[in-house]
Amino acid sequence: MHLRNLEEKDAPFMLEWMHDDSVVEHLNHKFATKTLDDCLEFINTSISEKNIHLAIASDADEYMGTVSLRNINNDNSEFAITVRQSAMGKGYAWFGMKGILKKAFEELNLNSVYWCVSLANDRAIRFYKKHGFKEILDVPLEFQEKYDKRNDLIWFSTLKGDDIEIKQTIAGCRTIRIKTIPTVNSGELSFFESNNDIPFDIKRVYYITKVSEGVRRGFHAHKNLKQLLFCPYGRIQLTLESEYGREEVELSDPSVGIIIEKCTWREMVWLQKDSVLCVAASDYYDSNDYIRDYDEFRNYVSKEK
Ligand code: T46
Repeated sequence: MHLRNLEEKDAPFMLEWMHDDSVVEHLNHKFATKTLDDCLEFINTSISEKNIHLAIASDADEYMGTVSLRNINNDNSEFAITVRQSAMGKGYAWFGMKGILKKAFEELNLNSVYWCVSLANDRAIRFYKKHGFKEILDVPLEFQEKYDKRNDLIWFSTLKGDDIEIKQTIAGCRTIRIKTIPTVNSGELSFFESNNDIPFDIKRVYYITKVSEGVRRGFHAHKNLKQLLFCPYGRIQLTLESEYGREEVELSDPSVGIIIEKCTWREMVWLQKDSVLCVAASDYYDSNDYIRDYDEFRNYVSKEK
């Protein structure tokens, strides 16, 4: 997938989501009456001093959605995104968001980016919270003034320097940056060391390969095993549940790892065929360390508290 300028060939796909209730039902702007000509006009005026609208495109260069910076000034800008129904849950939205925020902070040198969504838009709120964005309460009036139904909105923002790539913890499990060295024109090299970078001695390493898209694995917890999980290739959704709650995270960056130190239920979904899950573990394989029954896990965790 990639970000590029909007092109006229994108207009029919743009019109498709504008007339798709499941996409537009919670959007502030009303799109139902938009025509192909409206889309073409939008595309032809998509880059200006105040606004930048880019296409999130598939590897085959098909338009999957629009990501925008609006009302750009010297200091801040508003962020917006819409993706087609067929692009949802496939990583296009997060890819587009990361790309345009990088542009906002690194190219335009802005200090903050803010945005809001309808309180009824559960899917969008889950998406932003999953990626670690926090609700802001002290929203400047100049931002709010553009919206009619101000009480129905939830606001988010991100500042220059925020590490938007990773949340600090997922269900109480620490996320870490794995040291990664870019090597000019020859990729990157990542590494970690027992005790220096991760809090245990590594006795075993295993990895899961050749998995089809959509396959689910895991559905168990470990009583004592400590692990570092990371995905050096592809995209895997990881759901973790512990005494700190249940949260999901997408593993897709080879330089991000999750450390599981306490008894934590895990479920994995392969979002992309042939994605690789690697695990560095603190002990040798022991089938008695597994809890494979969910109720037993809940019991075990409540007794541990
Ligand atoms: C975990 C997640 C992330 C072994 O014989 N030795 C080993 O070191 C491992 C890891 C597995 N196995 C056997 C046990 C099963 O017969 O391999 C088979 C598949 O294991 P499982 O069904 O547990 O695979 P996943 O993907 O559900 O879970 C694995 C790890 O087992 C687990 O520790 O945390 O990956």
